[in-house]
Parts: sequence; C-alpha cells; structure tokens
Amino acid sequence: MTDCIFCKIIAGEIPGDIIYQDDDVLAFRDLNPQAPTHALVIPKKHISTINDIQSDDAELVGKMFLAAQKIAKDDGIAEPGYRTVMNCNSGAGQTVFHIHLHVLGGRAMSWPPG
Ligand code: DGP
Repeated sequence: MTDCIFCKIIAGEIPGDIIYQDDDVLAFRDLNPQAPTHALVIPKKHISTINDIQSDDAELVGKMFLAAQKIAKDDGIAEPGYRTVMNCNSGAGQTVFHIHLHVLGGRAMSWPPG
C-alpha cells in the first residue's frame, strides 16, 4: 500500500529501529514507547485490520506471535511477563491501519486496559 507508513518501513523508505525480520514478518521499536520494551510486530503483507484477516493468513498471524515470543526472550521479559495487544479499528485505538502486534513489557501492567 503506497500510503501506509508500515509498508514504507518494510520497503526501507522510512527508517525503523528493526529488531527482527524474516520472510513474512518485521518487528521494530515503537516510536512512542509505553513501556521499557514496546515493539510492534507486523506482517510484510498489508492487512488493514483484524477484520481483514483471512483463513489463509492463519499461519502468518501465528508467526507474528512467534516473533513476539522471540523479542520477549531477547529483551529478558519472557519470564517476568509481557503483554501483546492488537487494536482493531478506531474505537479500540487503532491509528495505523496495517495490523500490528504491540509487545509491551519491562514494567508492571494493570488490568483492565483503558
Ligand atoms: P495503534 O494505536 O494500535 O494503531 O498503534 C500504532 C503505533 O504505531 C503507536 O504506538 C505509534 C506507532 N507508530 C506510528 N508511526 C510510527 C512510525 O513511523 N515508526 C514507529 N516506529 N512507530 C510508529
């Protein structure tokens, strides 16, 4: 997608603090971190929202969680604990319409989220 900021990070057209990538997914540090670890895991394929995920994408979405798990291990937050969040549509706070899994950790988390 030409006007998608995350597609531009995938293409290398705008910089990103990339911490993991493979053929299918890319992960980078969030520009506006909400915790000591705040990474975003995205599919290299453009999918706008959770509502647009198709059955064929099931493995891809699973790979996003495997990347999140690796980031958590690498950042030393796997055992203390971390949170993954994917917002869907503006009512839930989605501002970038290319699905992304937030990986947050390194501080205590409260529940429910706001
Ligand atoms: P959400 O509100 O769930 O759509 O989260 C979007 C996140 O994306 C938000 O935490 C800030 C982050 N973000 C937006 N633009 C950029 C960018 O250009 N680079 C990086 N690294 N993060 C961005």
